[in-house]
Amino acid sequence: MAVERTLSIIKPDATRRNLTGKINAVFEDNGLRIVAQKRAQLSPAQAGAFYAVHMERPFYGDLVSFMTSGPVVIQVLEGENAVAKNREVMGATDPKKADAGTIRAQFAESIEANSVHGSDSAENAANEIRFFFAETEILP
Ligand code: RTP
Ligand code: MG
Repeated sequence: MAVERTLSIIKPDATRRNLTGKINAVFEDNGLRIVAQKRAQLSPAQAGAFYAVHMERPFYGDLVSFMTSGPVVIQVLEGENAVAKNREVMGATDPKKADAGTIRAQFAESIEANSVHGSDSAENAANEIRFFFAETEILP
C-alpha cells in the first residue's frame, strides 16, 4: 500500500458544535496524519466551484448555502491508503446508513449537515488539495 494524501473538510455543522478536536482524534487514531490545516470561511463562489460536480443535483443550492453558513476546517490527511481509509472512517453520506463508530454515525446531524467531506478518488484528492493549498503549506 502506498502513502497517499486526501483532502478533508470539517463542515460548518461540526465547527459550530466545537467538534474539530474530536474529529481530528478519529483521524489520528486511524493512522491519518494531519499534514496541513486551516480554518476558513468559504465564499459562495468557492463552495460552488468546489462542489461543481453536483451543479445539476437538486441539493446543490442548499449544499452551497450550508457550506458557507459558518467556518470550515480544511485539511490534508496523509497515510497508507488515505483516500479509502478516510472514506471508511467518515462513514456513509447519510448518517442513518453510516456504520457505528464512524464520524458521521457519531456526529452528523443529517444527510446534508454530515460533519465531514473527504475526497472520493486519488485523482480528485490531488485536484481538491491544489484547490485549497500551496505545496509549501503541506508539511509531512
Ligand atoms: P462529500 O463529497 O461531502 O465528502 O460527501 P459524499 O461524497 O459522501 O457525498 P456526495 O454525494 O459527494 O454529496 C456531497 C454532499 O452533498 C450533501 N448532500 N445532500 N440533501 C441530499 O440529498 C444530499 N445529498 C448529498 C452532503 O453534505 C454530501 O456530503
Ligand atoms: Mg463527494
